[in-house]
Parts: sequence; C-alpha cells; structure tokens
Amino acid sequence: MSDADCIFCRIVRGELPSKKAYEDDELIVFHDINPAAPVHLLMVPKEHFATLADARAEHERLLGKMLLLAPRLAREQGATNGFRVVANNGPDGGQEVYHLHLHVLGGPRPWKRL
Ligand code: DGP
Repeated sequence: MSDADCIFCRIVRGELPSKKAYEDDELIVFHDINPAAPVHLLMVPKEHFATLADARAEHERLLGKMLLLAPRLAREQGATNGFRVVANNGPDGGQEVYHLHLHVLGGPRPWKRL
C-alpha cells in the first residue's frame, strides 16, 4: 500500500529525489536530508505503515532483514567503527515522518544525538 501524500512514499515512487544507498523490491535506503552524523541513512520499507506500533506479524521478516542489512550498509558508507540504529515512534518518540523507517547513524564522533 502507498500513501499519496507521504514524503517517503513519494521517494519510493521516484516522485521526489533521494541519494540512494540501497534498493530492492521491498526496501529503499537513502541518505537523510538533514544528517545528524557523518553517515546517516534512512531504511524505508516500500509498503506504507506509519510506526512500529502499526507493524504486524507479516512484517517480521522484513524488519529482521532491515536490521541485518544495517551493518552492511553502515560499513559500505564508511562507518567502519560502529553505528547506531534508531527508530523514532509517535509524538513522544520524536517522529516527524509517519512512514516507518530506521535511522542508521555512524562515522567519527562527536555527532548530535537523535
Ligand atoms: P523521524 O521521523 O524524526 O525519525 O525523522 C525523519 C527524517 O527524515 C529526518 O531526519 C529528516 C528526514 N527527511 C525528511 N524529509 C526528507 C526528504 O525529503 N528526503 C530525505 N532524504 N530525508 C528526509
């Protein structure tokens, strides 16, 4: 399912540009427009769902795949000495874009905490 007005759905559909680091049939990964670290990727499922609280059992494999892909992409982008994976969820979780995504942050410290 795709949401007409969702920014990340529009990136998935190619209507908005992004600097891609990875793509397959169910996932897109691109560089954050406002990086909080030297390496700052956003891992975005192509299917629209808003938050982790909206994920269902059918998303278990996809979410596992995203976590397993994170270290590879962090390393490929130059974060060879560690990285963080962050998922902001809901208003008190500081979420701005309501299409589930994982932030992958790495590179030499210090950098802003999310
Ligand atoms: P959050 O929802 O707070 O987990 O963070 C959303 C992130 O998405 C934020 O770090 C900025 C980024 N972002 C928002 N709009 C765009 C966009 O159009 N392109 C890219 N590359 N990143 C975006």
